[in-house]
Amino acid sequence: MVKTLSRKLAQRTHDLVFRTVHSRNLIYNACWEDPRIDRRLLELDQRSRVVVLTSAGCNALDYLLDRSASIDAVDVNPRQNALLWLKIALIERGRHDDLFRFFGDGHHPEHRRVYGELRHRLPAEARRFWDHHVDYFDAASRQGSFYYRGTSGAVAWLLTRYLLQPRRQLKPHLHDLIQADTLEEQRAIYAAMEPRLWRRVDGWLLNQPLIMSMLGVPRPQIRLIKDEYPGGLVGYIRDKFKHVLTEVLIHDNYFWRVYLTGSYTADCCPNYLRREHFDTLRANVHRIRVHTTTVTDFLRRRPGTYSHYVLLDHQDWLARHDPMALEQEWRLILANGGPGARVLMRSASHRVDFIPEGIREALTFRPDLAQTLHLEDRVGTYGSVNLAVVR
Ligand SMILES: C[S@+](CC[C@H](N)C(=O)[O-])C[C@H]1O[C@@H](n2cnc3c(N)ncnc32)[C@H](O)[C@@H]1O
Repeated sequence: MVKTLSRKLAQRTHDLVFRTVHSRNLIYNACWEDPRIDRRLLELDQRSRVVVLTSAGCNALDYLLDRSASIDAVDVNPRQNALLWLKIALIERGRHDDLFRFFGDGHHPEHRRVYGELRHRLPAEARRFWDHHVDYFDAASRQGSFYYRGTSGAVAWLLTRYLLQPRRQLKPHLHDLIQADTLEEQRAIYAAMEPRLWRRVDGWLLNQPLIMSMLGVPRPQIRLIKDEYPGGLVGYIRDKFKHVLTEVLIHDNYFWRVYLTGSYTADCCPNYLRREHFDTLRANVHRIRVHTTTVTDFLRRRPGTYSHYVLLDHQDWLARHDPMALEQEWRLILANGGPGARVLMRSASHRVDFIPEGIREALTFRPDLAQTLHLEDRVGTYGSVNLAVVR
């Protein structure tokens, strides 16, 4: 009885911490889902009408490279949309070097001046955020990079400082690792660093609700992993970390590089930052529309026939907390989808078992396509990538 009560109290506290963190902060400073996989699964073209959760906006911009007819980026957190707006404004302004300094280097020596020049391009909601936070791009700040800002960036900053303490002697290994050209080299380096990587206190750290909330991982997702994965949360993180560092080539793995080093390079960065894509992005960026609301509310207000839905992993969040909201969202996706519409979602679980009854029958899942590509995913921290096609 006492045990059950204290578990319930711990759960409530965790949910409260998560809600508080998410209602006040920018959480994600970079999308942590691999658009190279997405684009192969989505098969976008000039007729595509995409609905995607914004997160940090990197992937909405990536999908523009297929010249999709429209991209509706939707997020309940206005700070996430403010981030996408800033990227759009920098692209519209037409200076690739400034875009790359802000979002490639993670800082700009004249961030205030550039911001002053493009501020008028932003909607009021985005201005309200950046007027107070443009110093995220100040190289002279303690963090020195935008990629150590926002709550997930703050955790990345703390964890990298912690891992790179001189007594751990990990720094030279990590340096060699991000320079490695082959999987053989990566495996040898990883084997040398593994004993120094995981200590007892690390497990304790990773189990802290505040750390997980700041990383944007809600309790339902943690529960899913704890219930399903033999080694629990810490085992899951260790195994995923090992997989991505030893089985996926690191030299273009910009997802991990940015948190280890605080910046991207010209050769190891998201597509939206590559010089060769800049003109295409600039010519097509008007096709992105940004909405601060839930997916359900967006579909109610802007009904239409959308051909692609990229739901990231947010249905893990709804599945345990709010199954009714999950069902409503699916009903609207079907009503605004039409035969052949593709729905892409990731999950912490190895299988998606949360699709409501009456909805699953309207979908054909394509594990044949998704499972092979999942193994090449450069993020490597999800249990599964899932593609469903509306019948
Ligand atoms: C679920 S995704 C997780 C992050 C993602 N895996 C990534 O790496 O980019 C997070 C984004 O979805 C947003 N979000 C969660 N539920 C939502 C909903 N029902 N409608 C719109 N946005 C939602 C959050 O505000 C957050 O910015």
